[in-house]
Amino acid sequence: LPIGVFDSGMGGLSVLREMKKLMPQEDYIYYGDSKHIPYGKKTKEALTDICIEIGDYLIKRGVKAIVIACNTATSTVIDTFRNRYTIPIIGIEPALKPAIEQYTDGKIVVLATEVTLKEEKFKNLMDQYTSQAEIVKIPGPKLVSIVESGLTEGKEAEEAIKEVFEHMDRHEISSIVLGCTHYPFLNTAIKKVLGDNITLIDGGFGTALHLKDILSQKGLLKDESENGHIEIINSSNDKRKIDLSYKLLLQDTQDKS
Ligand code: DGN
Repeated sequence: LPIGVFDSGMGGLSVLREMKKLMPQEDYIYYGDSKHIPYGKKTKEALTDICIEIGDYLIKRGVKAIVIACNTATSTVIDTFRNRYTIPIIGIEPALKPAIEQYTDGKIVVLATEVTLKEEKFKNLMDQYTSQAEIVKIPGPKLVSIVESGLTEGKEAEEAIKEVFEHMDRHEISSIVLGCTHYPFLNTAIKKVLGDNITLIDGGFGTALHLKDILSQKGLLKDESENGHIEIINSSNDKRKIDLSYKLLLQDTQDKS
């Protein structure tokens, strides 16, 4: 049985590529909801309705687990999903814990959508760590549209990144937590703007590892000798989204820190 993965658009592909690296034998159905992007600006009610529709669709397709590859949707609907469906539901949240573990001095920047930064779930996470480091929250909505249009490297991306960080001194930033699954596709551009030695941390690998653990505990992992298949669906009418999605999925992960 396949694993269902979804996001507000193509961002969740940064999580899928980690899953594919860790469990290449698995089959995946990736649902990119580019029609409803940005999730980061929706009300809780609207977002819940949209996500349930996707969840029900994936269940109909017979998935054995659902990965909510979107920080915004995770913070809003993960409890609803766990009540509604009996299969494992895995979410993603800003990787603040690894940032704290590596922390020495300066500021930790959490870059995410407004919804993620405002939700109870993130507040609780922040509360655990505020005494250990100076944490600065910055919303980066424009960066999401940059990735959606496939302009992950070059002038547009760099200008948008400069704008996000214009009120910060580069030298006081110790690390950046990429709390939106679209952002890891901008790693190269971020380093170009802020310098090569900036530490960028995202939760993609952690989520993939967590999924693997759960599937293995439940005896749901496919045999490693088998071949995996990936199906990409996108809710947008723009047919280029599918090609772009495969391109992003294959984008080299060398640029990861
Ligand atoms: N990729 C989504 C996230 O991780 O929060 C959000 C993108 C958006 O809808 N703005």
